[in-house]
Amino acid sequence: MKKLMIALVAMVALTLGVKAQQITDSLTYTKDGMAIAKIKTSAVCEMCEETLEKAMAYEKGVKESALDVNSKILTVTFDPKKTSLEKIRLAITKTGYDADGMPADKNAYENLNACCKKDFIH
Ligand SMILES: [Cu+2]
Repeated sequence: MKKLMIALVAMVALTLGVKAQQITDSLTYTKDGMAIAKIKTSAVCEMCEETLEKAMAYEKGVKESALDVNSKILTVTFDPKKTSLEKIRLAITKTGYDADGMPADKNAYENLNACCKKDFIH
């Protein structure tokens, strides 16, 4: 009986652990079924904001996006039936910026304006 309890507690702990991990990747949803993702980027200035928001405007399934330059968080509202968080992150890396854990595409990064590179000393 005691063993069963231990197994049960371990299982609950495991489930909670998995849940906690998912939160970092979590999306919120609007009433009409749109998903909202908050993606950490390597953007540094208003020009990055324009570049990223423009790239998102052309991205399939994306309804709107807004970058907060201070926190570098890009908030993207998208249709989960047409695209996914992974695809959006990929599009961000192809624009030249890091997206959460994904590193920026090298060539795209090289093509960024000098002031938009994360290594640039401001
Ligand atoms: Cu910039």
